[in-house]
Amino acid sequence: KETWFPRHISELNLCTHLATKFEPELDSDHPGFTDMKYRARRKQIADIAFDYKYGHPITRVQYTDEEIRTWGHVFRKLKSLFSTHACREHRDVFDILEKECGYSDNNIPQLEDISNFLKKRTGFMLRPVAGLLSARDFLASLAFRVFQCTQYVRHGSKPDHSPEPDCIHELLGHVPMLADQKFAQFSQELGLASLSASDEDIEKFATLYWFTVEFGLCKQNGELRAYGAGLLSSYAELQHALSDVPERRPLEPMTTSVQEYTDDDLQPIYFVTESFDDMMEKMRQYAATIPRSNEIRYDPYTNTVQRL
Ligand code: H2B
Ligand code: FE
Repeated sequence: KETWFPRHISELNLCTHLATKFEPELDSDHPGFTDMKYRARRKQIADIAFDYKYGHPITRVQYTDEEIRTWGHVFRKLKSLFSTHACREHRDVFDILEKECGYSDNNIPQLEDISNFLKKRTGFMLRPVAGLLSARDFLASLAFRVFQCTQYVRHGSKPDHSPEPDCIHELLGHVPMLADQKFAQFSQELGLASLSASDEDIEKFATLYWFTVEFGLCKQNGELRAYGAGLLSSYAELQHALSDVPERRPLEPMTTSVQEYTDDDLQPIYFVTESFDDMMEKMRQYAATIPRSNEIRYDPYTNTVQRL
């Protein structure tokens, strides 16, 4: 029997299974674990995600001065690296986000506004999510050009590192890339390939997601550049990834998809793609090797996944 998967974009209302990892309530290593005020704030913002239904506007958050300070600290540091470390697509969109979408060191952009910006750019939209999602649900949403996006800010005592995704990571790392047409297409195809996949294949797609969308490097004009959101939102890791410390290998989905990785330290290995076209081509070839009962395609007029 085939595993259930969403057929219409509204069914992503059912794809909200959180992974119980790195939560401030449950993990004693989390910097917010003993901070009751932080935990209450997290709950307040999580409720926006729990109440959210497809088609609703995303409720705005009035960020506190402390949250804005944390954002500003990360924003200024990273911005100083982008011209030498970020890929062209990220730099181009980041300029637009600063000019038109309120990206600045004293303002945390609202998810609703950024979702509307992405809709115009690539058709991607955001939906709020309360924390780390299961890989299956997270990847399924990409099939519909929906990015499940956290809205809370990391704990102020550890501005330079967050063990879980937060809106600083999403807004500085993911959003600029999702506004790029080729990258958006790549993300959606990865999502479509994951629908109805076995648990083992979901694990492999999640690993590919990790080494591309989160920690990917590419070559541009003979130089190495970062396009992965985990790099573009971490000052230390962005420098590390382009230094001569880590190992770098060519992206090769068959082997990259089974590469072990760590999610609590700098990566020892990164994968490099020649171009987004090349990455898309390789991913398509890889996805074609995963058996599936029916071919599917996405109908953008109705936002449905159809069997051929
Ligand atoms: N959940 C959330 N909220 N954000 C992510 O970036 C994320 C996720 N990444 N769940 C997923 C898992 C990724 O690591 C892969 C697909 O497992
Ligand atoms: Fe991420």
